[in-house]
Amino acid sequence: MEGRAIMREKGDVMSPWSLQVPEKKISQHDACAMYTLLLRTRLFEDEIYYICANQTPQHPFIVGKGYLSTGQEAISVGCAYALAPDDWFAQSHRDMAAHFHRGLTFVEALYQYRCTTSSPTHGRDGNVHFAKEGTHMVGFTSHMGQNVAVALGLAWAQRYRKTDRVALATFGEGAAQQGIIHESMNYAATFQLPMIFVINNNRWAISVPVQEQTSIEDLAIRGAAYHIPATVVDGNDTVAVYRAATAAVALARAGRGPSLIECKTMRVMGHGTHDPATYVPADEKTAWRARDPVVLLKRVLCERGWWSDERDTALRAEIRAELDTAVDVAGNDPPPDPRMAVQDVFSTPVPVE
Ligand SMILES: Cc1ncc(C[n+]2csc(CCOP(=O)(O)OP(=O)(O)O)c2C)c(N)n1
Repeated sequence: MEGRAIMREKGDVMSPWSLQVPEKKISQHDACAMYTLLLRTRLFEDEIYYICANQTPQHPFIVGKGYLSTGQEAISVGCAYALAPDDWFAQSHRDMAAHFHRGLTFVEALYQYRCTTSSPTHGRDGNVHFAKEGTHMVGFTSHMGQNVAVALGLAWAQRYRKTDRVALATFGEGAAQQGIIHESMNYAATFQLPMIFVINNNRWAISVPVQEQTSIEDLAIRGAAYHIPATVVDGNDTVAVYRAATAAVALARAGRGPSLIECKTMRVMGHGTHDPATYVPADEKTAWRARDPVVLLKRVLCERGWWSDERDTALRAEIRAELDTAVDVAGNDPPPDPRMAVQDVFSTPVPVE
């Protein structure tokens, strides 16, 4: 497989606590659907980047910054496809693909970025700090790692209610250094909760490289300390992520407890659209850009005769048209009435003048 020069062989340090990932065949339908989601996410976030780079501070279209998953979308796509619609997905700030998979439209995502009345947070919060009600996505809060504890609670709830649903949480390698992640792994393993921990190791936590965050190379070895089956996967390979997540979901659903998946990837853009990431060595960016998950999956599909350049051009045009319409529609949504600020905040509503 491509990229081995910058990837270690998976599973070599975890035995006997390796997550067993069967070579599950993937159908043409599923592979093409995953590619479509990958491309939709890429083009949507390219649009966010474009808007942020070109808007004026006096009349911004988007409030604040964009936080993009560009180059690491495969993790969100693979995980989203491995779950049933009513399994819980506690997302990181780079999981727009999972939101789209669970039914968020481009228009709604733009409302959220614009903080307007019709957004999932009704304008109270912006960018990726949200979840659309009814989608079994956990509302994202800014505190790194907290989503994992929420997912743990949801996994516990499934045990308590005797359902076969599972909870999956994604988080960065920076977040992985937080105590709450270790406590969550320990608790999930002790009580064999139906929980999947997914580290999106994109090598940088803002400007801090992974080698200045931890002394270990594969974060997945931490699974062994808690008796959690773990594996390392190529986070730019959508199908590899999907297969590993599918294996972990199957264990959790069968009552066999939590798993840990470390997805090796790279944050090829800045931390946010405001950040040119000049602190990242140019050759590191170049090496990972050459392993673009969109290009990699398209190549696999074309090799199998499931995809073509013509289909690709047509899909891109279709998504582009949908985006143009979404930008127009979202541009007409009004900002929230300031009196709405305290609605849905307190259990006993506060009267507003
Ligand atoms: C508890 C906490 N500390 C610090 C921050 C500020 N902060 C926001 S994102 C971020 C980097 C997170 O890195 P990582 O978890 O690797 O995710 P990535 O942004 O690389 O996807 C930091 C330090 C925060 N939001 N929460």
